[in-house]
Amino acid sequence: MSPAITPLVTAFFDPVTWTVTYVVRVPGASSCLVIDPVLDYDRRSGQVSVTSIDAVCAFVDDNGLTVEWILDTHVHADHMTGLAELARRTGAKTAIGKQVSGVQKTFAGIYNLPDFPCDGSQFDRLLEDGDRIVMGDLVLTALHVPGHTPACMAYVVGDAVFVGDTLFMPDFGTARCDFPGGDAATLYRSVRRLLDLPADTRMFVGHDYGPGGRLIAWETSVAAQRQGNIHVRDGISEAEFVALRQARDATLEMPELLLPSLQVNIRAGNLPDPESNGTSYLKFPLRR
Ligand SMILES: N[C@@H](CCC(=O)N[C@@H](CS)C(=O)NCC(=O)O)C(=O)O
Ligand SMILES: [Fe+2]
Repeated sequence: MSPAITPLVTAFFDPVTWTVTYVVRVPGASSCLVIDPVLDYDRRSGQVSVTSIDAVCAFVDDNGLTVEWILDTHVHADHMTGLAELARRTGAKTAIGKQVSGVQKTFAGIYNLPDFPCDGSQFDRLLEDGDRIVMGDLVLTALHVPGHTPACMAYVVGDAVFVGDTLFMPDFGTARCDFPGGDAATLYRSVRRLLDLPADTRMFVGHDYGPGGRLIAWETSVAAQRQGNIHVRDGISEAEFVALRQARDATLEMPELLLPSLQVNIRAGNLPDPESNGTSYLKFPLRR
């Protein structure tokens, strides 16, 4: 890791899915990376659009930057990933956690996609714990932080860590653990690893839901989380966390965009192949 570097972090908040996309670069460098871009989707009309990606691209262009890598922290279950679309527009390479293949197997089963290659080949690079991406002075170190999903990753760049859906802002707590392969005790252990980073590490979260009507926020620190996170502050044991996480998960509805998102996100953000009329279709398992 390279704690001496203080990367410049620019955040883009999507108010429809409460998702934060990050552009990360080192001062003075023209190359950058993008974490968790969003492909916009209107569930009423089926319209897929690129307003969120346009905003990232405008920022990149205005600042004379080149996107070299685009990373997802996990296979998102609440919005479509902009990975493929942003890669097409910038020529950047895409990466996600290596355990994505397990998530692909689960959802290829749920959507009945017998020919779907569940090997992560839709992404340019599959990252394992400790793997690095080096772009000049910018060194990204990948951490495998399962619990919300089995393939979740966090990315450390200098004094910053992008934690995806592990912890959220201190007053919101942590991510749900009731998706396939999710597990609260596993999340607790992943979170403790993140909280073992230096206390002044800047922590950037994957979503914010503005609890109690407070302004949307996405940056906190290891110290602030250890002191005040309502689910995992210092002193809360694994057993206590598991009990409160499971109690909350029992009250949560599935995310509104779960079924459209996952079948696109296991494809790295590519829509299903168009049918004979040129249109792509999504499919939904019906429960009885
Ligand atoms: N109402 C939101 C729910 C989003 C959601 O479930 N978010 C996940 C992250 S993908 C989560 O961990 N939420 C934590 C919680 O509600 O405790 C939606 O429909 O999209
Ligand atoms: Fe998530």
